[in-house]
Amino acid sequence: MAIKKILTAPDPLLKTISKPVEKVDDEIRKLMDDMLETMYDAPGIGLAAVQVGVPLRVIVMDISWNKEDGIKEPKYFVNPVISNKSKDLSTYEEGCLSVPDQYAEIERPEKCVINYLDYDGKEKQEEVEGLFATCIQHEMDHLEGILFIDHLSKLKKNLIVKKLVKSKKQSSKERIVA
Ligand code: GNR
Ligand code: NI
Repeated sequence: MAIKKILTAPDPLLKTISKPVEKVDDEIRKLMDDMLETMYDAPGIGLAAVQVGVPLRVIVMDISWNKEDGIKEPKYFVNPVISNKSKDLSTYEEGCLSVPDQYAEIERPEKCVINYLDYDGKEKQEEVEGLFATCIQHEMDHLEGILFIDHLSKLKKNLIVKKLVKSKKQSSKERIVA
């Protein structure tokens, strides 16, 4: 397994629409293993392949691993499709590994159904809610080239993007000095 570099906004690759996976083979499983290790290291609760520079419809998630029991519950989603979004909405303070140190409240459907292929390429269907539903919708946005800041007003979004550009410039200067 290997930890990969996570791309950050405004990297243009984050805006690409990811392509469906043709077959869940060992190469895809290796990608999922690397993504999971990268996600735990970051640390985060979800990661889409495009965030590590691979524009394929692959997501890894583990919303449980911060809990005291320390038991990890990794989940893998290939070619996920969302349906039956509830009319009821819920609001979470979202963050994103590709939008470092920035957080904002985002409203999304409280519940939804997802169809996907699992780690073994088996078809699965699940009804999800709460943080799980929020996170999978955040990850599925990545597959369409959408970031959580795209759900904010232009003003708020521009402010965040400016901050990101500034801190990227600053850290590249620090690398030259060091
Ligand atoms: O680690 C993450 N936390 C998070 C919190 C609230 C809503 C969504 C997320 S996903 C994020 C990791 C990430 O950027 N995934 O794409
Ligand atoms: Ni994200």
